[in-house]
Amino acid sequence: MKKIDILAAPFVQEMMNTTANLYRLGWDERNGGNISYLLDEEDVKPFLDLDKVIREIPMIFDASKLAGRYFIVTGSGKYFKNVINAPAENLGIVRVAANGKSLDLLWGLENDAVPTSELPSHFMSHIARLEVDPENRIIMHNHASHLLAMTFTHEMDEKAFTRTLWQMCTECLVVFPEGVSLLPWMVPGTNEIGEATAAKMKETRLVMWPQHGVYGAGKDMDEVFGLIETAEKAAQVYTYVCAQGGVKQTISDADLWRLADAFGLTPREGYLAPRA
Ligand code: 2HA
Ligand code: ZN
Repeated sequence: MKKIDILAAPFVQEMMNTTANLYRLGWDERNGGNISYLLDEEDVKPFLDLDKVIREIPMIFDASKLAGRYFIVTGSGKYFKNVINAPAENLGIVRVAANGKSLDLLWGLENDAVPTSELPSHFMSHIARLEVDPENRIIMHNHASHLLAMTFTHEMDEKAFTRTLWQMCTECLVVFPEGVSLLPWMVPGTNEIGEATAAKMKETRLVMWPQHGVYGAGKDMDEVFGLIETAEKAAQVYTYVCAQGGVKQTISDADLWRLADAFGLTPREGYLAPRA
């Protein structure tokens, strides 16, 4: 059967538009940032011959829990700025091989490109998120500016960091009631940072890499983008608040409880003072 042009695929369009948007926001300078998006075979089938493997790409970790799964990913060393004008050079569609040790390239990554250098963190995070949320499809990493800056100025304690963000915008508790996780500084691109990120991803969809950037997870592009955008907005407000001389009043824990009740959600246990 004749295949439809892959550039018309909604998931390719989403990757093109989202990378352009992230670049516009200044969170993905040079080759900063990466996205991986889990696809169903049915999503890909109308566009690609699934028996036509362009090349095999080895991996340095075991992804057998994702065997047979399809992903669209950003390429290693590729600039988000360039994706929209050259998607086939900067994006790739891959399938994890049965043994979990290599990828079948089905489209893109032209000129011998390979998937993002952060593939261990992405795939390990997908595995972790799928265990707690079978609907999770996207892992996104970027260098959101104000969140990144906060890892220099704010106490690096998960509860304290989360509470500050919750207090900066009323929306935050509603959008990420489970809070934000923090890693120690680690070398990017390694299995070690992948394992540490994935361990945190079991509890929170946001994980900060200090002096580097943020990881987010979600069911779809709007959810993961909205999640990072909301935390980043709170970090931006925090920056202004500090620049204006610091906090004189904020949202009380009693009010955060009222908010949680109104939206029927459970704030991360122990992060708010017990109800009065
Ligand atoms: O892909 O952002 O963390 C470039 C990076 C590495
Ligand atoms: Zn990065």
